[in-house]
Amino acid sequence: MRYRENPSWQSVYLDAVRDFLKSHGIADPKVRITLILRIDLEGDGEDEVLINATNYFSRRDEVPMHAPKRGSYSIVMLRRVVAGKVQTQLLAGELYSKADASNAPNIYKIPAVLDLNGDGKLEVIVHSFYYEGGQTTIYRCEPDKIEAALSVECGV
Ligand SMILES: [Ca+2]
Ligand SMILES: [Ca+2]
Repeated sequence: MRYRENPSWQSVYLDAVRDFLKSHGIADPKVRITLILRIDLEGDGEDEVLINATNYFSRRDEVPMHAPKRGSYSIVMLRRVVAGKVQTQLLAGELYSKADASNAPNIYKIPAVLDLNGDGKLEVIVHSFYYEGGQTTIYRCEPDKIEAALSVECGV
């Protein structure tokens, strides 16, 4: 594994998550970052940053069965330099600018970042799960886009 975890959650990442949530209709975000990975995804010598943030206003790692509260979210973001500018993109996730009584929310996590197809570029594996099942998706991060390469669902 070539990545290293950075335990000091720097304010720049908190700000990035806050700005993202604000721009998606959450006026007063309660930012809770669960993981930051600094990693060079394509091997060009420049680190990308994966940010995982989840807050369902429940105990850590607990998925509410239904009805996410207003302002809750679970997201995986990719922060990287594109054409000399820092960009923050949503890789996977969901967020609720208002309470949603009809929805069973998912928690998103990054279990691994691996070169699965041996092309020298790393794929990001994202696991999402709700109260009775889950899904694993593999994302390829190209310079100009992010695409889901493979997705596997599983019930519990
Ligand atoms: Ca890179
Ligand atoms: Ca690869």
